[in-house]
Amino acid sequence: MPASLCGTWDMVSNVNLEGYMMALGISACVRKIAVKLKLRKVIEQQGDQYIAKTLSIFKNYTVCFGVGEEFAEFTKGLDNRHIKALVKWEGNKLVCEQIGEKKNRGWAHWIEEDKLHLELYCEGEVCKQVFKKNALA
Ligand code: VL7
Repeated sequence: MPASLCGTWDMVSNVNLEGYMMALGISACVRKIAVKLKLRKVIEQQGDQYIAKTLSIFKNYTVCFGVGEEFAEFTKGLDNRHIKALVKWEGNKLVCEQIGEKKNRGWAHWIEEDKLHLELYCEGEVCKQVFKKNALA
């Protein structure tokens, strides 16, 4: 059983969000704001059902999914695309494949040294984010 992803996590590093947003076709003015954000990730779990919230002073984004169940995702407020998504455990990584207009799109979450790691993929670009647990939030 992999370490729990649940909790409130605050961003400590963010590498190549710019490249990831470029691959998604995000406008230059939104990218300029987005790269400066300190994101918070709140992950809740009930059985195999997850809620992942990405919070910031600019925008919030929430996705709900069941592990192993394909679902329709609308990336509202991000790139505003309708995609099909499927989340699975691959070893200790919670991996999401996002099928749609953009190729090789998805993300992976895992725990390493008490930190929450996230890689966001799109068309060959990889954004790497690390979050530390906020026990007070
Ligand atoms: C979603 C940034 C960049 C558009 C607004 C700035 C960002 C934050 O997909 C994500 O997380 C997964 C895994 O935890 C669960 O949904 C990351 C945010 C990353 C996306 C695109 C810039 C617009 C505001 C909500």
